[in-house]
Amino acid sequence: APKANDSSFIAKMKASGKNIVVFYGSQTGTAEEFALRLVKEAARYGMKALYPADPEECEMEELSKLSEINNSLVIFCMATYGEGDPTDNASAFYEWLKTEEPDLTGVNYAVFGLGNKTYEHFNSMGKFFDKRLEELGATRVVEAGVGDDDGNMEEDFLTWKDTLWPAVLDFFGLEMNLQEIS
Ligand code: FMN
Repeated sequence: APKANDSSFIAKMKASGKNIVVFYGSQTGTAEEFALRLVKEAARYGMKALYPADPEECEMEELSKLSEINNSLVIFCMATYGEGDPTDNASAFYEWLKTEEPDLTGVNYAVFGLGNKTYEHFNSMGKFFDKRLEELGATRVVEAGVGDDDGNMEEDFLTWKDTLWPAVLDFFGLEMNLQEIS
């Protein structure tokens, strides 16, 4: 059984010196894979990201505490299902964020939404999180990405990623100093 404090992502970030956390709302793994790639890539830019985090296994009420960590960022990779619904693993977090009013001042965020434009509620989860976080006082570091797997999801992700890292470095006043990885 997990330890009592296993769900505290803030404690884990502080203990391991991480400044980025990447959450995913995923049903068939695409958003989770993107989250993993972002975690790995953060290292290339000299930043440290906590492994991809499942909102269902984390105390999402801790989100506001990100402001306690210097140069911190939360990234959300969120897929949409059904009638514009969240994935199963993101539904409790979605309900909480929709109904509660946490003060997210000082929380810096970026959102990549995954969807398919043949559905009526195209990318509504990505759009919801991007809008709601701002409403609650959080700071958008880069324009939200809109992935469409009716077109080319991979290309949408790559295009967004190319805007993400320069925006993050610029936001934190860090130098673009790409680490070579073999
Ligand atoms: N995309 C949308 O934009 N809106 C939808 O309402 C929507 N409903 C879906 C329902 C089903 C049954 C499936 C299979 C896909 C749906 N999609 C919808 C597309 C998914 O969001 C997209 O395929 C996404 O990449 C899935 O991410 P995941 O692999 O992380 O679960």
